[in-house]
Amino acid sequence: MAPVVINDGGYWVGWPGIHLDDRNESIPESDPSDITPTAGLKSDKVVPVHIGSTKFNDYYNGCCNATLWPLFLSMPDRAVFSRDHWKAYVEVNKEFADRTFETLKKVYNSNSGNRDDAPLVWIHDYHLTIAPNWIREAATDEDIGCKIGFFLHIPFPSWDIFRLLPWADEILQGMLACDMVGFHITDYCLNFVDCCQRCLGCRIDKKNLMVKHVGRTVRVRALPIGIPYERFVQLAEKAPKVLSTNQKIILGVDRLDYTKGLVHRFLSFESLLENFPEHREKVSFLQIAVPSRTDVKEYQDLKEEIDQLVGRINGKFSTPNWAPIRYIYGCVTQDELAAFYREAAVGLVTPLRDGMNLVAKEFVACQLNVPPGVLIVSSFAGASETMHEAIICNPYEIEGASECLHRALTMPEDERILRMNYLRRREKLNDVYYWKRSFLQAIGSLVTQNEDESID
Ligand code: ADQ
Repeated sequence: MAPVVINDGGYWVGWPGIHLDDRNESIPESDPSDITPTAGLKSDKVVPVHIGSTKFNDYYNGCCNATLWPLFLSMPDRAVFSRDHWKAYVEVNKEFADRTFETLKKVYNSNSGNRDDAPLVWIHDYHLTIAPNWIREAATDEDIGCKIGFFLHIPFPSWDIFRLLPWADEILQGMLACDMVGFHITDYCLNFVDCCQRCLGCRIDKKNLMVKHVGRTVRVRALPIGIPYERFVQLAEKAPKVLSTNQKIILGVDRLDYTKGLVHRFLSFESLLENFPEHREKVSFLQIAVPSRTDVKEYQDLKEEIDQLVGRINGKFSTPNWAPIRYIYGCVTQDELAAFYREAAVGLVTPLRDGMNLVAKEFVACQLNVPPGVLIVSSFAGASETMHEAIICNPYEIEGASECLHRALTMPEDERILRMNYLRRREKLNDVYYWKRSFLQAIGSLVTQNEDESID
C-alpha cells in the first residue's frame, strides 16, 4: 500500500513496529519515519499509533491472529476466544480511530471544509474492523464530510462460521459504518451481505450488493487485488540466475502459516514420487517459507512438523546426487524471488484457504522463459476465481494434487505457452494500480450518504 499512499499524497496511520514500555505508556521520542513498511513516505505524512506491549500482544497475537484469522479463513477449530483479547482489540481500534480522525480533521480543514472534496479514509483488513464506527461518529458530531472505505484482504466466511464469533455483531456494525466495503471476490461479498441480514436483521440487496444499516446504504464490491506487474517483469529480466541444476524445479513461496497448506503440499510431492517414479532425480521441490507470527504457539508447532516432514521425505528418497526437497526457512530478496519464479517449471500455490494469493500472480509475471512453466492453484484461493488457465487443484486430496503435479510436469509446450500467455495478459491488465483506481473510482462515484439507490 505504501506506493499508493505516496503517489496520492495521503497520510499513513499505522503501528510503527516498536513497542511502548508497559510502565510508561507515554509516546517515546522517536522518528515517525521509523514506521516500517513506509520507506519513501515523507515523515510528516506518517501518523504512528503507539501501543503498549501487553496490549499489543493481546490485540495482535491474540484477537487478530488467534481468533479472527483462523475464523475468517474457515478454520474455527483453531480459533481461541478470549474476552481480554477482545477488550484489547476494541481499545486498539479506538486508538487507531482517534488518530485517524485527528488526521482527517486536519485534511478537511486544509481543504477549506469543501464538502464536494470530501477526504477519503481507506481502512485495511481484519485488524481494524471496528475502527470505522468511531471515525463515522466523530465526523458526524463535528459535521466533517468524509468517505470511509474498507478493504478486507482475507476471505469473509459464511454465516455458519462467522456466527461462532461472540463479537460478530460488533464487527459487522463496525464495517457497516463505512460507505463502501471491498472484498477480493463475489463469494466473500455475498457471505458478508448474508451475515448482515442474519446477524443484524439488515435489509439487503444481493443482486446489487447493498446493505441498509441505521438509515445509511452501504455498498459492497468485489475488487480482486493485483500485483505491481511491470516491477516483477523488470526484476525477472535483470535478476542473475539463482539455480544451477538440470532438474525441473517445483516452487512454493509462502509465509509459514497453517492456512497455506504446506503439510498437504509436501505429502502431495511425496505421493508424486511414489506414484510417478519417473520423476525421481529429475525433479526437485523448492519451498521458500518466510517466518511468520513466530510468537504464536501454533506457528512454532507447524515449523516443527514441517522440519520433521521434510527430513522424513528427503531421508526416504534421496540419492547421492539428488535430494527431492530443498527447504529455505527465511526471507529472500525481491531479486532472488523474481529469479526463482522465472526459473521454476511449476509454481505450486496450494493454500487450504486464501483471500487472493499474490504469489500465483508474481509467478506468472516472472515467467519470461520460452516455453514457460505451469501454474497450479488451489480452488480455495481467491486467485482461482480469475486465473482460469492454471491447473486448479484441491489440496486436501493428496493423490489428486499429486496427479496435478504430474500433469504440470508433462504438459506439452504449446499448451504451456497458450495458458501462460492468457494468465500473463490478465495480470498485466489487472495490476495493483488498476485495483487501486477501481476502488477509488467506485467509492468516489458514490453519492453522499442517505441519497439515492436506497434499498426500500
Ligand atoms: P498473505 O497471506 O501474506 O496476504 P500472499 O497474497 O501470498 O499472502 O502474499 C505474500 C507476499 O509475501 C507475496 O508478495 C510474496 O512475494 C511475499 N513473500 C512470500 N514469501 C517470501 C519470501 N520467502 N521472501 C520474500 N517475500 C516473500 C494477505 C492475504 C492474501 C492476499 C494478500 C493481499 O492472506 O490472501 O492475497 O493479503 O490482499
